[in-house]
Amino acid sequence: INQQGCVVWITGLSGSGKSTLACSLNRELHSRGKLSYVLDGDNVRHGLNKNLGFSPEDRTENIRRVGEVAKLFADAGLICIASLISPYRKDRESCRAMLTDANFIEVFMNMPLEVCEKRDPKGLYKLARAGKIKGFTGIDDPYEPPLNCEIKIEQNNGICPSPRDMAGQVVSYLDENGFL
Ligand code: GGZ
Repeated sequence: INQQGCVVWITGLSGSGKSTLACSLNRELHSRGKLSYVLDGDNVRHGLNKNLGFSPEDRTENIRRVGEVAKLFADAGLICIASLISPYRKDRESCRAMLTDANFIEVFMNMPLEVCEKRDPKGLYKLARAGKIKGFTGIDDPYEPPLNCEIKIEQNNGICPSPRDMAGQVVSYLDENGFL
């Protein structure tokens, strides 16, 4: 095996396309013969983190644990793709600090709340607006955008990039920085 591990950390609002990018990127890396693995918030919360909810303390612990696991994968030489809302800047910075700085690649899904809310794949924004879910990110819980992310995914003239294009952006970065 000749692969330098790293963590691709995807942050953004619910419905911003994190899981879609994670899945598309994972597939693209596999097709290039690269070992990668996805840690998705929604997934990890069913197992490793099933004792955690969405209070600020629990979110911080969720991010910390996933950061530690991601670091283990990176140490093992894999490209670990972590996709979590990870709304608080200090928590993402702690994960960055666990790794060699160059090995933490922060990807910001810079999608307007209106777009995410319109997608509302699980109807959660609707519930949050109706007050049936309290402390929903973007509605009544904060999202702190990164100040210095490595990659930003955004709309182009009001059009969202396709999953392939989003993955392509990350693959280019990984390639240019010696991870492929
Ligand atoms: C935000 C919530 C909440 C609240 C449930 N706030 O779009 P989804 O449904 O599939 O992904 C969201 C997921 C967020 O889990 P994370 O582990 O990524 O969050 S964090 O990084 O903040 O710890 C959403 C669902 O859980 N969900 N309640 N109150 N998202």
